[in-house]
Amino acid sequence: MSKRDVLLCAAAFVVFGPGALFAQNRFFIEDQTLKVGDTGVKILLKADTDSDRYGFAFALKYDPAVLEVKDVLVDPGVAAGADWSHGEVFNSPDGKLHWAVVPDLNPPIDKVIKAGTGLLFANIVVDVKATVATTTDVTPQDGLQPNDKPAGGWTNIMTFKGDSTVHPTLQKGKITIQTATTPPPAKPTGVVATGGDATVNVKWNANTEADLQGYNVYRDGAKANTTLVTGTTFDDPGRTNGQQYCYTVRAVNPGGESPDSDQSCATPAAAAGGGWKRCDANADGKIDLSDPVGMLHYLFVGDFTPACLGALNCDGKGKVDLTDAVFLLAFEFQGGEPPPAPFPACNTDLHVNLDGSGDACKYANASICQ
Ligand SMILES: [Ca+2]
Ligand SMILES: [Ca+2]
Repeated sequence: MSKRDVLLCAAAFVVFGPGALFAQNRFFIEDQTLKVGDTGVKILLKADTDSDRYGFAFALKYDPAVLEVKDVLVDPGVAAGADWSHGEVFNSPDGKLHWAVVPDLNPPIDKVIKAGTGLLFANIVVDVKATVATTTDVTPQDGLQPNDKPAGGWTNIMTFKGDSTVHPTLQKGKITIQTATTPPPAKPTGVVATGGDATVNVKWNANTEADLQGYNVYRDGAKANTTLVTGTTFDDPGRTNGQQYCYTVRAVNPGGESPDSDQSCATPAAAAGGGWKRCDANADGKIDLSDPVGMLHYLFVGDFTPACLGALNCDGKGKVDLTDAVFLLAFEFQGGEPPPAPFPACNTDLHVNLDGSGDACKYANASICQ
């Protein structure tokens, strides 16, 4: 080869690279996502080889706090046949795995691993030991020198009868294993829905998961909250009084939603009457001229029936008589003393009957009690 030919050859190598001209010899682990709690899942060990091989061996390094190697299974596509036998799993406590396929030792030596790229050599069966989401590496190693068997540098493809290695041409592969999310939280407990006036309040017991993010509240099966609820109570306004609504709550963490809580239902309703105000004869929540007029009609005309007789006892003394109407007119128009309680705030002290008998006086709608 002339000097010029050497230069041309070197130029071709630069342009195309070794991978373009020859299959690389390398082991590699495919990127893979596992989940917390997974058992018996397979991590794929693959290789690119540039020629037929008679066996292989490898070492892996991994984090034993995250993964536990349970087995290694030769892929039958690359190592089928009676003369093939796989090695033992040497699974050391510090996270090193050593493993081998014993090549075809007996004549005729005709079992070979064909050259190829992305060739699946083995499935490394693992249990996930991590309990929270994490990432870890599983790295083919060629320099592990364990005290236990087998000794020597590994990640080799044995070329012939296992007595010769081609490890200088090997390239390490690397994987990041990401354990996925934790399991969803437990379903919330103690869910209680309570109806109000055109609203329902839902409350529940707090979940205890460390990675809890919040809760979703479901009204008749449809999510009622627009953003994740971080507390343990939820108000659901805009409901129709008299209609029943049923609620469930789901806890949320990175693993998703819990199952539905037990259901709790409530029917919103207008609040009951909120009391009564002294001197408000016509029970409209206001004190004005219509009230002494109503009293006079009750006393002298008989065409007015008060809902709450006690309210007409405007001066709070004795019985309902003309002095009460005079008292109220004096208060309204002459700067007289105000009525005694309940006034101006409402109360339920008054009764339907002046002698204290009957139900407590209440407005039909509490909102007028101002
Ligand atoms: Ca009134
Ligand atoms: Ca009176």
